[in-house]
Amino acid sequence: MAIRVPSRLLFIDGEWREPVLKKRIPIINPASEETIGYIPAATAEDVEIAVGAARRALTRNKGNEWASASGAVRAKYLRAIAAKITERKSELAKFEALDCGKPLEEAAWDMDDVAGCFEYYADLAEGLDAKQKAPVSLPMESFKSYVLKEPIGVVALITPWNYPLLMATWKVAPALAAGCSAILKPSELASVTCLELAEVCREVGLPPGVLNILTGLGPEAGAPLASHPQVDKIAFTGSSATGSKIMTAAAQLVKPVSLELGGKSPIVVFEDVDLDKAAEWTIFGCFWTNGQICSATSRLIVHESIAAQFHEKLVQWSRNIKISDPLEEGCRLGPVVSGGQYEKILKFISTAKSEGATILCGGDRPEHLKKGFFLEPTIITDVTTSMQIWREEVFGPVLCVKTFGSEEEAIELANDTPYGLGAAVLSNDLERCERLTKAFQAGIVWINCSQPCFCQAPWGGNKRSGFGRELGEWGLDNYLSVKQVTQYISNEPW
Ligand code: TXE
Repeated sequence: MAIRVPSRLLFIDGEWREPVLKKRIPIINPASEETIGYIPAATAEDVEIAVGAARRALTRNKGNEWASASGAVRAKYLRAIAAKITERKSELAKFEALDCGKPLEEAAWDMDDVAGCFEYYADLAEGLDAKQKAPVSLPMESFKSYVLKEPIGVVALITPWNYPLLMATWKVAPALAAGCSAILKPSELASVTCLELAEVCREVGLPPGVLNILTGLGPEAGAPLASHPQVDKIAFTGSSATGSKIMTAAAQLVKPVSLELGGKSPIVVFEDVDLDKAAEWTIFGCFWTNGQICSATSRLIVHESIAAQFHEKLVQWSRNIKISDPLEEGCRLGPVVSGGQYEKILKFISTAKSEGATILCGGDRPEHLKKGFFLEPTIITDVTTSMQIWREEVFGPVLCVKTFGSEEEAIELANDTPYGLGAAVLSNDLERCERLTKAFQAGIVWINCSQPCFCQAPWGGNKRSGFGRELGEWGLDNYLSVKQVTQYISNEPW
């Protein structure tokens, strides 16, 4: 019998509710291709109810704990959520692995990050109280001025499937810390742990309507949410194509939006590196979470003098990656999230071949796995800058490689992309790393590493990778509105 995950309902106004049209979507385990449960499919009718609940949660009246709560009170809820997540860590990690194909060990690290992120924003929520009424110095003594930081209102949070609960947390934790109420719409491809977050919120007694969770399809649930006039802000992580639709919807109502979109991030490897360490970071930077990371450094730009040796190391590393069911011990690479994504990645590989690129290793289903959306780590050489594999985001375990001769050439290749999320440089010459850091057109730069991420540091991109920054204090500012208050304090008539 197939393993099952909990099938829950929509979470609206602090309660589980059947979707108005009673539709549901199967949950497919990408390792077995079996249906392991169902998620409810919300539509515009449910969006209407959830937005109403979120609005009520912000209305200041007697007994409404959220609208009148201080940062310190909100922090207590965030800490309680963090504690419950930690308590349920193994179970949640297992659901995540079954739902999106992430190796169990990685999923467990994600759960630590989720709890850590709620804790971090609990600290910032407490700090917010002391920062209220920050004075502004004015050139006239007859006036005084200060600033209030207020919750922006009802926020719509639309998230993807690669880090289902963690990406939701990057938005939910700061939104709640700021005092907003929220409607979270996770990806239809991986919603299980987000619905468990709803259960956690219910258990810790989060006031009704503060966090509502609507699962469902993008056009049916996400689109009506993004265009709802009672939503004050939209925060989105996903593809550039959907980001553009969301921005269009927001523009109609002149609504703020923050977008964390795709990427095609470079990793530049100079000739003075330790080849083993560099190979490890390159492999990690591209194949971690199966390459399904918006910031994956999926374009390797390596100095021509070490290219042949480096390719060999990479192939060795790739062959040592254990590809298996995500629940199996030692698994490093699970299946990609869905049949659709699998087909899309295979198409990228076949187009690269037909355009004249060479598949150095991988490119196919591993022989020992007959079922599931599994793909070998794939390295592609003989790539030109006009090829699709160099230009477009694959979102799978596929690394494409080009060589360079001079530093200028490396920079030019690194920036030769419409995206601008991450960029990495590996070299023992730190002055050179500084020069590249300044030259990279990216929101995040890694020196002698790739992908580490801390909830204290800003995260986000430039160019077609979107705008706005999540995490750190920048993440909190996303959900705060700044109110200028100026008072006439002179006894003289104006
Ligand atoms: O993304 P979508 P998909 C990239 C990656 C991947 C591609 C497609 O290249 O191959 O996107 O993945 C919701 N109005 N990334 O189709 O459509 C949707 O339901 C409102 C990069 O899964 O962007 C989901 O909740 N919402 C990425 C969310 O948007 C809509 C992570 C993301 O889905 C909507 C994932 C609409 N019209 C994929 N249509 C990253 N930056 O990390 C869809 N959605």
